[in-house]
Amino acid sequence: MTRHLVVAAAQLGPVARDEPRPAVVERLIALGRDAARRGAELVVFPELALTTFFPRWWTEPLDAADHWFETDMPGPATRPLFEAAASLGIGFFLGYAELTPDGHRYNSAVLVERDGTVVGNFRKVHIPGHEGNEPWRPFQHLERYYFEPGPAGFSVWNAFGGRVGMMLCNDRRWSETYRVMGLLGAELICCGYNTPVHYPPDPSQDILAGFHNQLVMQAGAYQNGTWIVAAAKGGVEEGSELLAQSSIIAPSGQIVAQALTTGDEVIVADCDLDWCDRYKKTLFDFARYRRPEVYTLIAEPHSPAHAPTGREPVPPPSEPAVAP
Ligand code: ING
Repeated sequence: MTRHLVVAAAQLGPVARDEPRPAVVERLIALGRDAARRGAELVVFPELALTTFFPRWWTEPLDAADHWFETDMPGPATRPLFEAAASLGIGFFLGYAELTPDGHRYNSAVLVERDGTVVGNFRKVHIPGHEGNEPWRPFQHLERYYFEPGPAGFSVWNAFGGRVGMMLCNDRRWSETYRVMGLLGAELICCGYNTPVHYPPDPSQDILAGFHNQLVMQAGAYQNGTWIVAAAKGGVEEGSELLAQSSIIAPSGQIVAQALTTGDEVIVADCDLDWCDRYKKTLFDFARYRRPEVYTLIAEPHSPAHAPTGREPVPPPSEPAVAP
C-alpha cells in the first residue's frame, strides 16, 4: 500500500500594507476551502502570509514595527484559520513574523496537522538582505534588521504519514538546507516565499528570478529524493513585483504543478511519498555513496584561509611532443 498525500500550494497575490489581518485570513480560508474541495490534506501557505512584505520599509525604532508580528500562534487573528482548517480536515504550513515573549523576532512558520494540533515550528535560518537603512534602493530588503536567524536550524517531523520538513524563502537557495533535511529523512519539504523580482545589488539577476527559483528547488528535490511544495506571495505588492511561480516538485526534480497566475491560486498534486525511495535507495543512498570525511570544509566557518590564493592554476603537464 503506497503512501499518498494530496498536497496544495496556496499562492497569495499581493497583501496591501493596510490590509487587516482578518481580511487576509479570510483569503487564506477561501484558499483552504478550494484546496480541500480538490482533495488536499496539507495546504502550504506563503512566507509572512498575514501581512504585506514589510521588510521593504525602514521603521525606527524597531518596536514601531511590532504590529507586523504575531505574539501568539494561533492568536486572535489566526484562530479562525485553525478552526476552519480543522473543520475542513486539512493541515497547513503558515509563514508569519514571530515576536517572542522575551523580545526575539523571527521569520517563522508553523506546521499544523489535520486535527488542528501544532506539529512543529520553524525559524528561518538564512536571513537575506541588509541590516541598515539603504534609501538608495527602490524598495529595501531589511530582513536582517527585523529578524534574527533561527538558532535551531532545520528539523523534520513525523506528520501526514511521512517525514515533513520546513524552510522559508532564502533557505531554498542554499544546498545545505536540503541536505540537512535529506539526512533527516525528509520526504516532503514545505516552503513559503516572498521574492522580489528586482534585486538591487545585481539587476542582471532579475530576468533569471524564475529560473533561479526553479533551479534550486528542482536540484534540492532530486539530490535528496524529496517532494517540495512551495507557495509564493506574488504580484505587484506596494509597488514591488514579487515572483509567483508556486510549484510542487517531485523527488525526480520534475515540476508536477505550477501556478498560472500571480494572484490567489491553489495548485494541487497527489504526492506518492514512497516515490522518494526511488532516489534515496539508489543514486542518493547516503549511507553507501556519501563521503562526509572529505566534506568537512562545508561545515566550517568561511575564512580567508580558504579564499583563493590568487596563484595561476598549474597547467596540466603537456603531452610529450613525441612523433607518433
Ligand atoms: N526573499 C528573497 C529570496 O531569497 C532575494 C531574497 C530577493 C534573493 C531577490 C535574491 C533575489 O527569495 C526572501 N524573503 O528571502
